[in-house]
Amino acid sequence: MTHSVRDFSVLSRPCSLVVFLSAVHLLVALYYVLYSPETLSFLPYFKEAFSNTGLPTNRSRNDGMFVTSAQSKEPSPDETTSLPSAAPQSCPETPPRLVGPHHVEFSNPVSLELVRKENPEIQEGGRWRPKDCTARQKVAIIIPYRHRKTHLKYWLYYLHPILQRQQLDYGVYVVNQYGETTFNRAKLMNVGFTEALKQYDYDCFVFSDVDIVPADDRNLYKCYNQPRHLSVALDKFGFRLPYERIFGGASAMNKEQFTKINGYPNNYWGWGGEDDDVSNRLSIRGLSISRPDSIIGRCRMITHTEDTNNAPNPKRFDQIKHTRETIDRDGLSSLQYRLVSVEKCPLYTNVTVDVGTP
Ligand SMILES: *[C@@H]1O[C@H](CO)[C@@H](O)[C@H](O)[C@H]1NC(C)=O
Ligand SMILES: *[C@@H]1O[C@H](CO)[C@@H](O)[C@H](O)[C@H]1NC(C)=O
Ligand SMILES: [Mn+2]
Repeated sequence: MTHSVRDFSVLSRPCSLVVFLSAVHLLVALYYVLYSPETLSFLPYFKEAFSNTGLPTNRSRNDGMFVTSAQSKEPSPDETTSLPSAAPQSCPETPPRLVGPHHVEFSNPVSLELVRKENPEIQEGGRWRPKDCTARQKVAIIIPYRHRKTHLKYWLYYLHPILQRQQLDYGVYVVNQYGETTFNRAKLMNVGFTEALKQYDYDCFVFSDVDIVPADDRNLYKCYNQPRHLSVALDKFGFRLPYERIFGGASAMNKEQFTKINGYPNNYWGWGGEDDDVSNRLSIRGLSISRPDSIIGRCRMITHTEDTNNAPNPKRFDQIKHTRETIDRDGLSSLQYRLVSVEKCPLYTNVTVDVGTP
């Protein structure tokens, strides 16, 4: 009896060692599988849960670039800011003619004539609203711009049909920076906001780069009860967010949200950082960022070489550390510019503006 028991324990000791080592091995393997970016890119939902640290990858982590606030993290549920709609027959909450994912490519140039022909209902200045129901929101689309005619044509070609299917009461504003001085994307946004409001009683503002096109029309270009980041799954970034707090590319804010953060900063000259400053402004004012999921949020970006007079802004890393001090004095409240011309073209309104120099 005792012998056989001892035999068993002699045998079971190496056995449990083997089991223990296998378990460790398995856990280590599982860890790497779950946390590797390659795996995560195939699992969009896991990706959201595990990969976003909230810190930008542009530069080393933990450099305190971002303002942190107690409630900056969690996107809010997708509720619209639903303004009281005057007409009895307001458009349905979910636009009925959406097609979902659609093909986007930038290989064959398109002409403005083609875009006009395919979108006969667009009014001069790039205005449109649904006929059979009252749109839920009045949306001004603001596009900061200089020397990107080819990109603009693609944008108009893809976006006009999408925005109509989304049943928005909208207008397209191309805010063209006059002259050849350093580009100032953020200030052009403020100008677009201000000038669009002079034309119509817009309640929502979509700020979009000219080279970003959504690949799914369920990504509604409208406003939500929190500021909305629209270009969440860009091909350029492997269809994932490069960092959680990113707000660049294409995003939407209603009038109240935009004025609450005093708009964009006016003194980011050259490429980069201004969108991170806005992200800071949102945190400081207690707003969070809402987003579509990474399937609906797929977007394509036209690849291009660096623009002339838009080199990376060397001051940007320092500037975004001081949003808290600059938010009140730099923005809509301090906006100054010289309006050169406002021209209602068939597919967009061309707002040309002299924003000055650094
Ligand atoms: C970081 O990169 C993103 C994406 O290209 C850009 O929008 C943002 O402005 C960059 N921020 C800084 C501080 O360079
Ligand atoms: C906008 O208007 C300006 C001034 O007339 C002009 O130089 C520019 O080419 C126009 N841009 C677009 C995209 O229409
Ligand atoms: Mn670009």
